[in-house]
Amino acid sequence: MMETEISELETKALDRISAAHSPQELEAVRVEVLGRKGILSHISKDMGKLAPEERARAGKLLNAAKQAIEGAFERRKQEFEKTALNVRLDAEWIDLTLPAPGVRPGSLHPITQIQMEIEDLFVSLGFMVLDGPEVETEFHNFDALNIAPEHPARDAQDTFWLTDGNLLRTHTSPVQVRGMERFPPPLRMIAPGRAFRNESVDASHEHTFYQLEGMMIDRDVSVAHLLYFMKTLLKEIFRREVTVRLRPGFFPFVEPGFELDIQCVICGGSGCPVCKQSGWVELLPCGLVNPNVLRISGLDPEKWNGFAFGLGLTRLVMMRYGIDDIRLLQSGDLRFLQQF
Ligand code: 2NL
Repeated sequence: MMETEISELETKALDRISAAHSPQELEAVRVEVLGRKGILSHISKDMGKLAPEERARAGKLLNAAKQAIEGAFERRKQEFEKTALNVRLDAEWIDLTLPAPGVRPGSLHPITQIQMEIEDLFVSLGFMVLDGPEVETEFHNFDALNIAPEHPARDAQDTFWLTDGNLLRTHTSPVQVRGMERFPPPLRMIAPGRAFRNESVDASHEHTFYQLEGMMIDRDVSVAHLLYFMKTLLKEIFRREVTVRLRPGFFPFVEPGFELDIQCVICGGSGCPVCKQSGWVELLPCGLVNPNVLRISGLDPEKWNGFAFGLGLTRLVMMRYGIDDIRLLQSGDLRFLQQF
């Protein structure tokens, strides 16, 4: 009688365990069947009423049933845990190769960085930082700079001419012409910004490049003043004393005009690939402002004179960081830009 009861109970319990839809349902079955006040424990108590011989048989059967039910319960429980884990793994899956969410810190373009450094230096030396239009008149870009009407620089191969007779400025010099027109001397100013030339683009030529020109107009300005300011500038850029030399250079807007070279900062002057074994690197053109240029802008060359220089920021950045292809700078490629 009791044996039938036990085996029926076992079958029923195993069915319920495998039919359980949730861990909660499974737990309810466990409490009801295996719990302290559950069916098994109830039967166990009833066995006391049986005859000893029958009790031993029923006891064995009950134990076997209990073990079978417990085993089935554990297996079903593990199935639920495994399913729950898989659901979580699916839901919480992340791709560690994706960029992290949120705002990522940016940085200033290396040309902007060097421009700001040089601006700070010249402001500390009493210079104004001037801006001007990128679309210029022929007068401000060429005539006012003593560049002859037939000068090859005006040619369409070098200059982007617009259909209305204006042009994209080929240097930032016109900003300084506008400065001389607008502000009375004495005058100290720098003009950083973009300039444009009609170049075939390759590793060392861009149609758009960054320049910083500077000019000081005062009484009795000499090449000694020019050299002092250029050495101060180079000390700031290279963060050390540099040896310079001047070679004659011709530019219509300066007289005398110079090419300023620095002793190679890579090899110290003994010769290397950067300076092409010469020990010197050509850095910037400069000179004393041509009296014609002063006169065209309304200054009396008998009273005033000055120095001027031009600095290619693009080239400077390439030198500072050893960049061998100018096109990288305007590429907008974050892998390149994030290095600065
Ligand atoms: C260059 C140009 C130089 C100047 C630019 C200048 C401007 C005025 C008067 C006289 Cl308004 N000079 N600028 C002077 C010497 C050299 O270089 O293309 N540099 C990379």
